[in-house]
Amino acid sequence: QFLAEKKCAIVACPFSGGQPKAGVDEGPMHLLEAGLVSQLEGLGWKVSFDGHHQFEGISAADDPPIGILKNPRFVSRVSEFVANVVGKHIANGELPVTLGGDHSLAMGTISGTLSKYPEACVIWIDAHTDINTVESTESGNIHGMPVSFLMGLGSKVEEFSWVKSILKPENLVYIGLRDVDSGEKKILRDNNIKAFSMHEVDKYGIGKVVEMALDHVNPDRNKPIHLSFDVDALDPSVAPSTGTPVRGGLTFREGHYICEAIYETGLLVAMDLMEVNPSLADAVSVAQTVAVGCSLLRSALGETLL
Ligand code: 4U7
Ligand code: MN
Ligand code: MN
Ligand code: MN
Repeated sequence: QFLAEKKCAIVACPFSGGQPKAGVDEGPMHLLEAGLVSQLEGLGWKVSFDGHHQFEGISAADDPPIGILKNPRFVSRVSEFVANVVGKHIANGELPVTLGGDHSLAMGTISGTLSKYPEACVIWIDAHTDINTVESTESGNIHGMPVSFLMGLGSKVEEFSWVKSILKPENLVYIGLRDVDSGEKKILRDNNIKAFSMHEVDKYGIGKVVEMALDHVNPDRNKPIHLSFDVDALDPSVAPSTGTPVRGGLTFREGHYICEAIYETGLLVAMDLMEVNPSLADAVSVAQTVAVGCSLLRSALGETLL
């Protein structure tokens, strides 16, 4: 509906500045080396891949905390760059597939999507809500905060003034939650944000949950969808190589079902796959996590079981 042709663009973002663990910047390289481009081509997509973005140049070597926020300039400038790249691909008629890297990058990817489609809805698949504000964050890790910046919650930080903060609470829905900070729970309540935790997945089943999520953000099934998928939404037995694993997550099939159902809407305009960290866990677990990441992307881009 929004894409004239099956054209996608891989936006590879080797970035780890939004959190403290090294290695998440190697996620994109592993996903590509596993054959992602040819896998997507096999589904009939024209895939453009313009290389791994190099962020060292943007890196502020001298980047002291602003308040409690860690690496604020680095995170801000990389996300601003990614916002422009994603925005250009969308303007170019391509579906940007951003490979993280940590989830602070979604500040950029979603800004890019909203620059073209201000009314796009965001479906955020994660164990976490990533909606801490400058006031509520206890870690100061910005990968736990992108949603608050996108919505303009909390007090403003000059460094992030490029973020337009036009994401409306009614255009966001979460699935997979199970590790939400108490400050974040209050933010969800105060802003009336729809969220399906693992409790709801257990209670209703994933089919009903996805339907209810779409009914909330996209009742007439006519708005563009940005899918932001944090691999830690999956259970650690399915996706072990990630920085903040939480037990009790989505099964392999539940994760894939979400991607398949969103593809079926025909409304997907951008996707993120974030937080794959190939330096955490043993080689078998890394290969498993990378394979699951590729397979989620294939499902979101139309791979079917029959
Ligand atoms: B991820 C956390 F405190 N909420 O703010 C925080 F529990 O992108 C975790 O979803 C954030 O992996 C996790 O640091 C960010 C913490
Ligand atoms: Mn997470
Ligand atoms: Mn996340
Ligand atoms: Mn994580």
